[in-house]
Amino acid sequence: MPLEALRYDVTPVGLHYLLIHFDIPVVDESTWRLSIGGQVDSELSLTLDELRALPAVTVPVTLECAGNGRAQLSPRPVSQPWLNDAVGTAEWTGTPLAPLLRRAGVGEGAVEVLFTGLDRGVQGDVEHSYERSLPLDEALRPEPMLAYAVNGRPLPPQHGFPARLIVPGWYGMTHVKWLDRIAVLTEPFDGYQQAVAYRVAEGEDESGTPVTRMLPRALMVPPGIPDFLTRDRFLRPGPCRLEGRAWSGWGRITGVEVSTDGGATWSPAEISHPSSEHAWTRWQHDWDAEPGEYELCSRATDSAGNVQPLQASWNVQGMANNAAQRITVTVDGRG
Ligand SMILES: Nc1nc2c(c(=O)[nH]1)N[C@H]1C(S)=C(S)[C@@H](COP(=O)(O)O)O[C@H]1N2
Ligand SMILES: [Mo]
Repeated sequence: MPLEALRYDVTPVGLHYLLIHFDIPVVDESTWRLSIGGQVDSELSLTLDELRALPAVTVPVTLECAGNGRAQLSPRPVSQPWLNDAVGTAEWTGTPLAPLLRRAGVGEGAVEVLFTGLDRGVQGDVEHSYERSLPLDEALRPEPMLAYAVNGRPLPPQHGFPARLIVPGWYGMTHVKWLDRIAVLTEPFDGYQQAVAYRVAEGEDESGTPVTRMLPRALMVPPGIPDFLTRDRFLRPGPCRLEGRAWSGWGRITGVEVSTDGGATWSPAEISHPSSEHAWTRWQHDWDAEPGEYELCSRATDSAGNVQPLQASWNVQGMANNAAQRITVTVDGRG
């Protein structure tokens, strides 16, 4: 997502980031069925019309890739080279997952729920369908939903047509697109995208800890105008409104601070009420820009007490790097 799109409360679909491990499947909605099986009393099989006929909710949800910030790590982990732009907020419409699991009847000994996509490929030399699980208690929370529309329209192919999982608060990898089947499991899932990918480990030989909810992050709309090649920015002297968005999967945003000197000193920004518990919060701070060079930073704090660090902590896959954003600007006559 181009960072100037932080200005929109709801990200227009064409500006929302995308992360697609394999190929985008083409799905015929007239033959598509979603099965809910595994350790259940009676397996369900739903058509798209049946899914759409169930009680519907529409929720603005901020989605962020767990690899956001990766390209700022050194040495740089090999994967999507995201700077800070793998985020977006959309209004997802769908039906809550928990009532469907209850209708199927979660059986004895169930521990997790597995979500399998229709896309298939090879990663780390392992051929597999994209699939990820959720602990049973997380799957039975009221928030997770099976979404079939985004910003008021059917899902476009790239966002998971005909239906995807949305788990507000969790990093993007959890929100399985192009759903094929859901299975209640009696053993923890150990497939590639769960046991190998999406882990925070300091060394190649460690299995590390799983990536789950989004750590707090504030991002600023880059002020002024950019240089085409270097992306350095120029600003006219005078009053300048610094603005952006902040979010966390661990609670509400309780504060955003802004620095114009690379993080040496901080001022509190004004924060607004988010449009939902699961959507980003708008913030702003008025700055009187005098001629010179500045390193602008912003950092967020959430209600669980998490604060964004100034320095990144490195891990093998470059996951969950929520170090504060830094933007260098030159205040001169341009802008
Ligand atoms: N089936 C399937 N679901 C998937 C993926 C995928 O490759 N295949 N990518 C995941 C990752 S890593 C992210 S960050 C989000 C991105 O969702 P978006 O492309 O709709 O923004 O989808 C998740 N769901
Ligand atoms: Mo991701």
